[in-house]
Amino acid sequence: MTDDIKKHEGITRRAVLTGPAKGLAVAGTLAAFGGGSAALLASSAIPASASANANVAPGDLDEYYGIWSSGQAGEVRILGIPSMRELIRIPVFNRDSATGWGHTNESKKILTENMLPETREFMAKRGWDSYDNGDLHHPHPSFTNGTYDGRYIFVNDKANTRVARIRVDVMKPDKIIEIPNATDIHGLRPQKYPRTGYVFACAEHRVPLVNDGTILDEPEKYVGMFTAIDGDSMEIAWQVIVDGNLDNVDADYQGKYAIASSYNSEGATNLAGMMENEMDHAVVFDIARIEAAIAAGNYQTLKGVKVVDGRKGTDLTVYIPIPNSPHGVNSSPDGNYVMINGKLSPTVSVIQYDKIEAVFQGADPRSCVVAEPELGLGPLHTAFDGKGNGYTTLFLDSQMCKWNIDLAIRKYNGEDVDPIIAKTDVQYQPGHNHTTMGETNEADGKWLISLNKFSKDRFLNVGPLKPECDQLIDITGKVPEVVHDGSTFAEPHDCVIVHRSKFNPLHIWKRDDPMWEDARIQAAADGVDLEEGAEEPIRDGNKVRVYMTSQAPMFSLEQFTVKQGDEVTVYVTNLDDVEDLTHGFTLGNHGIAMEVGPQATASVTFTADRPGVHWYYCQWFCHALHLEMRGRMLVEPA
Ligand code: K7E
Ligand code: CUA
Repeated sequence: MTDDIKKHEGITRRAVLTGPAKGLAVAGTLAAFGGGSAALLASSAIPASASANANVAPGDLDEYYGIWSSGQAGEVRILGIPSMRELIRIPVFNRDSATGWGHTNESKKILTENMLPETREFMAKRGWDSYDNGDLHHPHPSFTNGTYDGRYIFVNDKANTRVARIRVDVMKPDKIIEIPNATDIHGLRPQKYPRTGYVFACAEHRVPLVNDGTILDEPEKYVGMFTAIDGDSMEIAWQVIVDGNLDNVDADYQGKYAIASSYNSEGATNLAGMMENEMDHAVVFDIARIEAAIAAGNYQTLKGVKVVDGRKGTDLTVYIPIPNSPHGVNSSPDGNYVMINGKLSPTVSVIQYDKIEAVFQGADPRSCVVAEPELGLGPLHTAFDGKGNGYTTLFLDSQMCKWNIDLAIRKYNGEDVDPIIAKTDVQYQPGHNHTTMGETNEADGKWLISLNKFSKDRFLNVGPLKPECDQLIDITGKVPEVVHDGSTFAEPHDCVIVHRSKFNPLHIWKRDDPMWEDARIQAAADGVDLEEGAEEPIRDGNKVRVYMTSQAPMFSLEQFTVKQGDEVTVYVTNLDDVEDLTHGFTLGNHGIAMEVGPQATASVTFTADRPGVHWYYCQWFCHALHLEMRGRMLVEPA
């Protein structure tokens, strides 16, 4: 395996790190494909001064929840930090065989109820319920007064233009909405102050404003779109038409602005065209000015949404010139600055929030830029330790650059100082990074995660498709130190790290949970108590409803009989109220499986079109007699 890599790339970074003499000899080779070899050797030679303990003994609990996205896998994963143990997965835009997400009536309702009419039509023509893929990049919890409040986690779907909300109390989604007048939601951040409030979402791709085929190959008529969602109702509050392609976004700590990176100021549709201009932009959205424009009636209504014009030259936005195709947008925890990461430029542009109002009043747009340190190749995202330092991922250099914000400002003002404190090698090609509580005003500077896009030689070879490599970095000392490699499946773009005191999930479900409101209503109409079940199926034409309960190790119904062609709904209520006593309901050869957590009700609807005997069984291990927890569905031939 190592030989393979050597053959393909000449030399690995691991070889350099494990053999100093050999490393020096090959430094030149390395520079040819990685860059920054001198700094690399220097930083790896410095002994670790940090001493935070990443070891979490069996039975001990982690100090932090890590909320991981999963990119094209479409789910969210919760990790324990610093152990890096994966604790649970939360299916959102994907389908899940263990929990029945996408199959149960409860999850289907969440996946479909806020679909746009044209998407519903598209699904109906294909006999689909909803999309079964998603591209989930950015998970961000809700805020109150600049820190996490433990209510929700908001996430985007770039693939199918959606935003979802996950309830922290049960760690399941409760709303999934499709964003109209926009294409491919990528950047997503909640309002930090006074609370969430708005959830800001960027459309990555430009399309005609009414994308119905009237305008096709006329890119000059395409627009970008910025969306503010009401995080409480999950309705669209307003949208803003913009120039260029929006990428990432962040909110300030004052409740005044949202700011998004914007590339392709050229308005091109291909790579060469998009990279032509030296400068692109950071677009600042003034929330109060936008709300006032809407209150004054200065908007158009498109697909039921109030849309204002925020293109260059309007008074709702300012466009701050930023070198070449900026990417990540990160506000510092002191609330003073926002970093725009250069991507194709080796710089990070530091914008001072309280200099933005002057730009709205006509000052030079660049006057709010107070530093622009050159950090290395491919800066994508910046994280913070709450002690005045930034940590920027250098994608091309495969490094994490620790730098001091004040020194960067002083250097920009002409002083002869170097803002770079250390460069730490990461393996390999980092995208996002994140520090403990780092996107809140309670950043504590303990741990940093580097989410690396490639793992190459870091793990046992598992074939051509490799895991990614999420590295845990101790940042308590002067020089950040990699202390753990964590393998992950496709593709955690982003994560946030939340102190465990901020989240307080339930241990078992509450019986009055809104998740199965429809089941409650139907049971009441049928005169059935969900906690008792019904001894016989309830027939209503060819619709048949089967109510059963589960209590380890039995279902209340050992069998039930339906007719071929019946549309059957099975409701299972788990009467067990013991922590971790989850049951399941899998119906053989019908593609049906669902999780039924302690005190929960879950339901699934299917057509019984296979005459004969079909066993259902519990697929979540619940008892010594778990294997015996089963029953029969008898389907009489038509
Ligand atoms: Cu940088 Cu989608 Cu947040 Cu990936 S984005 S890295
Ligand atoms: Cu109930 Cu396994």
